[in-house]
Amino acid sequence: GTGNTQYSGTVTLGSTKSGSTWNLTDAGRGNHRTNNLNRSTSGTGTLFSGPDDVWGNGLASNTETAAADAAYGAQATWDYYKDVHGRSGIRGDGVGAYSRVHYGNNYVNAFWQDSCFCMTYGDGAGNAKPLTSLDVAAHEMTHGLTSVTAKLVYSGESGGLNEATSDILAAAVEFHENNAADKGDYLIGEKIDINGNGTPLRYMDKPSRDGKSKDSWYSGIGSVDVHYSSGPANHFFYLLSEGSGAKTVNGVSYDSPTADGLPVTGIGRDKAALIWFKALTTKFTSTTNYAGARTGTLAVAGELYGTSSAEYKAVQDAWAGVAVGA
Ligand code: ASN
Ligand code: ZN
Ligand code: CA
Repeated sequence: GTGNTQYSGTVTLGSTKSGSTWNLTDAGRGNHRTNNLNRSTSGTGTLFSGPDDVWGNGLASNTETAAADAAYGAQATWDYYKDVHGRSGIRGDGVGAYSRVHYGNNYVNAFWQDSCFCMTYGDGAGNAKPLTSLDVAAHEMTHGLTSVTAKLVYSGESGGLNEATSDILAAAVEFHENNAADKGDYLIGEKIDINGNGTPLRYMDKPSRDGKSKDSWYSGIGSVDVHYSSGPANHFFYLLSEGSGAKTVNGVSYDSPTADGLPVTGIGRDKAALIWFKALTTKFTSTTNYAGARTGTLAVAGELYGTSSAEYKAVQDAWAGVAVGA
C-alpha cells in the first residue's frame, strides 16, 4: 500500500486484503500489525483497516498518519535486521510484533513492552509531535531485540548499555533506510521537536549536548538515569564509526571530542554497527557493564577482523576516548 507519513514522505507499506477490506498487517514481515488505541491506555487496540490501501495524508490530524509512520518504522527496522544481520524478526523466528498508536491523551513518549511483544506511541503534546519517527520506532523495537538476546538489566551500567543499544541500532536503521525525508544521522528524535526548540532528544557525537547525558564513563555513572548513562556507549559508537573531531554527514555537523584527547580513526558505521550487534547477541549478558562491553566488542572485532587489524585498534581507541580503559 501507500503510506503518506508525517516524517518520511510517501512510502510503500506492507498490507493485506481480506475480502474488500485492506488491513495494515504486513504479510511480508511476519504479519506485523499496526493498531489504533484511539486514546485508550490499555488493550491491544483495533487493527487499522479500510476500503483502500492508502494510509494517512501526511498530517497528524489524520488518524491514519501515525499508523503509516509506525508501520514504516517497524518495516524499516525489520528489513535492517533481516538484510544486514540475517535475523528474521525480533526473536529471529519470522514472527512480527505489533504497534499501537494514539496511546492516551497528549502522551509524550513511546515504549516497548515484553509482555505484549509490542510497541506503543503517544501523540505528543504542545510542540512535541507524535512519537512515531523512524528512529524512535527502531529504538523501541530494538528494546525487544535486547530483551530476547543479552537481556541487559534496565538499571545501572547495564541499563545505560541497554538504552545505548537502542540508540545505536536506531541510527543504523536510519542510515540503512536512507529515506530522502529522514536521512541517517547520529541524533535521536530529531523529527519530534520534543524540546520545542528544534533540538533532538539525544546526540551521539557529544552526548552532553543535551545538557544531561554523559560523554564518558566515570565510577558513579551507574546511578544516572539509563537514558543519560547511555552517553558513553553512544559516543563510543560515533567515534568508532566516524572518528574524532569535526565532520558533516548528510548535512548534519558533528564535533566529537575524546576523553583522553587522543584521536580516533573511524572504521565506518556499517562495521561499527556489526560489531555492536554481534557483541549484543553473542557476548553481552544481563549484567554486562561498560568494562564488559569493551571486552565483548573487542572479542567480536578480533573474531571478525583479527587482533592486529585497524578495526580492533579503533575499538580500543574509541573506548579509551570515552574513558573505558583496559
Ligand atoms: N521511550 C523510552 C525508552 O524507550 C521509554 C522508557 O523510558 N522506557 O527508553
Ligand atoms: Zn529506550
Ligand atoms: Ca535520527
